[in-house]
Amino acid sequence: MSGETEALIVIDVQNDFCPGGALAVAGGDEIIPRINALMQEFPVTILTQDWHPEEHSSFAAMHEGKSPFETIDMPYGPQTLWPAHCVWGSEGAAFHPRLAIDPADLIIRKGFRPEVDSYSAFFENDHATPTGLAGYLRERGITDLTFVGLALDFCVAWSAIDAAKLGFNVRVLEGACRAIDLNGSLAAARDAMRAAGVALDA
Ligand code: VGL
Ligand code: ZN
Repeated sequence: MSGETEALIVIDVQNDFCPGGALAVAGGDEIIPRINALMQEFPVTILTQDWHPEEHSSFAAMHEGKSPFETIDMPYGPQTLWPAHCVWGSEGAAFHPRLAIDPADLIIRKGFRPEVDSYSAFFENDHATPTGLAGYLRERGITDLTFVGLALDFCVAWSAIDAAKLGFNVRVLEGACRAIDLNGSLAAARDAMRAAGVALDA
C-alpha cells in the first residue's frame, strides 16, 4: 500500500467479541495476527470501539420479556437485541490485549447513545446520525478503505456498505473477519455488500 489515500479500518476487535466474551464471535481472536501485520502495510489505521452505556437499548435485559437475539421494533427500525456487551470502561469493552493499538491514528467509538445502536462506523442505526468518520477521512484525502474485524455480518458489513454509499472505494478482507451468522445474517450481509459495490476479498 502506498500513498496516504488508503486506510485500514479495524472494526471492534474487543474482548467481548472474542472467545470468553459476552458476545463472543467464534474464532474472533484468530484474525488478530493478520490484522497486526496489515497495519504495517497501510499508511493509516483507524480502530473502532463498540462503546455502550450500562443501560443501552440494544441490551435484551432492558426490554421486559425479551431474550438476546430476538428482534424488536425501535423508532428507527428493527433492532436485534444482544446480551449486554462492551459496556464502556469494562474489560469487555477493551481492545483484545494482542491487538496492536499503538499504530492507530484514530480510535472512533460508537453506540454511546442509550436510545440508538450503532453498528456502522459512519452512522448510527437510524442511518442519519453521523459519527464524524466520513468528515475525518475526507479532510485527510483518504479515498480507499479496507475493512477487517468483527463481526463481518454486522458492524463490518454495515460500515463497508455505508462507506461505499458515501463514495469511498471499499473492500473487505473476509479472511481477517469473523461472523456472528444469526438467522442467515452472513449470507444477507455478503449479498448487501456486493450490491453496494463492496469488493469481497480473501
Ligand atoms: C456488533 C452486535 C452488537 C459488532 C456490535 O461489532 O458486529 N454486533 N454490537
Ligand atoms: Zn454493540
